[in-house]
Amino acid sequence: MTDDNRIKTGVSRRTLLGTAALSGAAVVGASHLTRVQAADKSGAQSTEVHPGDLDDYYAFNSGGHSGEVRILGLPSMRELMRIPVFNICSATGWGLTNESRKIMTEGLTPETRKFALDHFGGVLPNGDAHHPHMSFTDGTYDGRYIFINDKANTRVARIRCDVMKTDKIIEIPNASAIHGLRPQRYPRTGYVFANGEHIVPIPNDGTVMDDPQKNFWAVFTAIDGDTMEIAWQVRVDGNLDNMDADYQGKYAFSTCYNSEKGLNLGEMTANEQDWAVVFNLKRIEQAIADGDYQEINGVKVVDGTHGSELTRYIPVPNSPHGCNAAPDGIHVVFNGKLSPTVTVIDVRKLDDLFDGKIKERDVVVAEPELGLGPLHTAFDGRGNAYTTLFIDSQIVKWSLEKARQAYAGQDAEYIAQKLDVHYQPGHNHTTMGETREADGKWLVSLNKFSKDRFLNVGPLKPENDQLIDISGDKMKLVHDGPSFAEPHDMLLVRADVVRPKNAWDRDDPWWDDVRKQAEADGVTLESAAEVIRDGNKVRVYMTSVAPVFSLNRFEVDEGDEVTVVVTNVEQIEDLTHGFTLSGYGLAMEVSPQQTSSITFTASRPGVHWYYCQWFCHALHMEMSGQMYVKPKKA
Ligand code: CUK
Ligand code: CUA
Repeated sequence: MTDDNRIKTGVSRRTLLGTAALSGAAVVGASHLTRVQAADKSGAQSTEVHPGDLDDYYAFNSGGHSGEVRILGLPSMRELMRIPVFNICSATGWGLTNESRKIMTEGLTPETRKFALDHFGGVLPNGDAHHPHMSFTDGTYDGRYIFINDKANTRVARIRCDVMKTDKIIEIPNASAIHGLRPQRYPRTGYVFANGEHIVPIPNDGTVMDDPQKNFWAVFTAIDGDTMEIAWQVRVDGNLDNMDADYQGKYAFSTCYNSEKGLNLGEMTANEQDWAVVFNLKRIEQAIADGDYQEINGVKVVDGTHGSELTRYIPVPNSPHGCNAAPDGIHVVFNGKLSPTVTVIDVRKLDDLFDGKIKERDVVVAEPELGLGPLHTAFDGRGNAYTTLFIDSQIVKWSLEKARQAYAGQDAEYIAQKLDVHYQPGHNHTTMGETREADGKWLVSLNKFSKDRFLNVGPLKPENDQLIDISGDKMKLVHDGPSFAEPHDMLLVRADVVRPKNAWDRDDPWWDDVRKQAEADGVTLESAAEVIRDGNKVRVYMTSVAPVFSLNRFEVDEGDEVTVVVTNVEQIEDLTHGFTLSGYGLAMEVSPQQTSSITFTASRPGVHWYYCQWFCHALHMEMSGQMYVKPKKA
């Protein structure tokens, strides 16, 4: 964050009851401190971040079935913020404000939009967020966006990193449950790839529902990360689990645990081998350009099933799960799950595979046996890989080069260390580890069970995110971090890459709809204190400045459709206000320089107080007003 991102001290504001001093809000200007890293007595890197010091890394943690994304600081593991995405948020009004509801509904298919309207008043109430990944430029993070999947309702969302808000959510047609997700690394994002996990009939409208072998499919989707429109889909055999993209911009990879096209556990785990699918991006783009596709539900779908020139199916033991490209740009690791092995391919061999010069298994260059339940692998940029062993409750550190040597028949000990974690790890992630700038400092193990590690909080226990120092020869466990349901994956980004603003820009497109309406109403949002009646629609415009709304009172008639628009004109950092209307189930966040709006029917006659719910001033309790709803005449 630089000083030019910071807003200037609002001199005029300070005259009002000495606002800045009373509210306790810091006036902008202090330069950021850099944490001096010290090693502790054991030689491990220090996790201590002193009061007022800043962390070295942002951690973007998936919230799993809480539907959100959380921001932590590393190495302190302090939770800094939550970003509502697929969930509804009482604090910020995500899912309640007009701005968020538009984002949550406009990208749905017409069928889902109708379903959500009929059953939930418009907004789907839940999500299952697994895989947060940042946009890339030239193989490393560029700080623009974070993308995340929703397994529950088959969606993909984009988060703007300048304001840390979700700005797009789209539903993926022809798929069931988006699971694996990765942005294109090179030359840039570009595509965001998304795996459909469950096999379903395409289209899935009830016309065909039998014979899965013949009629059920999974699709691999490429989304344009700039427009969040779907570029194309590839229909494949089997299902799709996790995925990754290469460092060359040529190939993408997905694991498949259900090559059997089974519908129950026994069927799905019948085969000793499943596969990893390799997608040839140039050939797929060519097929689309040649018109060699079917349009289904408005999306261009190409055929990537066995025998297609667009894909290759590499046999991998057994029900593989994680799929991880190494920062060397050469190796991709498929994690065996039911096999104690991981399968490593060399991407330099893929051109020959697609040209028919070699066979599928010829691209495999290592298959080290690591332990029980390998799920995901992370990298340190020094040639080492770190694989989670779910059943063994361990992280195993191993050497890619030595695993290759062992596979070639040489005598090579590829396992460097096994470290116990607590307990049952799913994903792990290293600092900058999925970029060509992998720095090998820290690893976080996202453990599914915490059992006895924390005070008992009842039958539902927290997960345990453990911080591990990987900077030396030996991994060292240095911190336990309890977390609520359920981190699947974590993104560890060097702090200087992420540059959020301290206030919204007044010309932000976020409130474009409101801006247009205000112009038509002849209202200036930044100085508004107006009630505009338009038939039975009433628009209430006000500003917020600690500790007052510009409208202390407004009147409407019972049955009116009321839109409240609040513009926070504070110039001071961290002076967020809110608007909560008692008895109407409504609340919204209004951050510095932001405009937020909310619409409801004034169905309850009487006097209803509204108040600012974000503690903002010594007179925060007094920051309130009244809506008078005059009863309908009988
Ligand atoms: S999945 Cu959760 S532990 Cu959804 Cu990435 Cu492997
Ligand atoms: Cu404004 Cu509390």
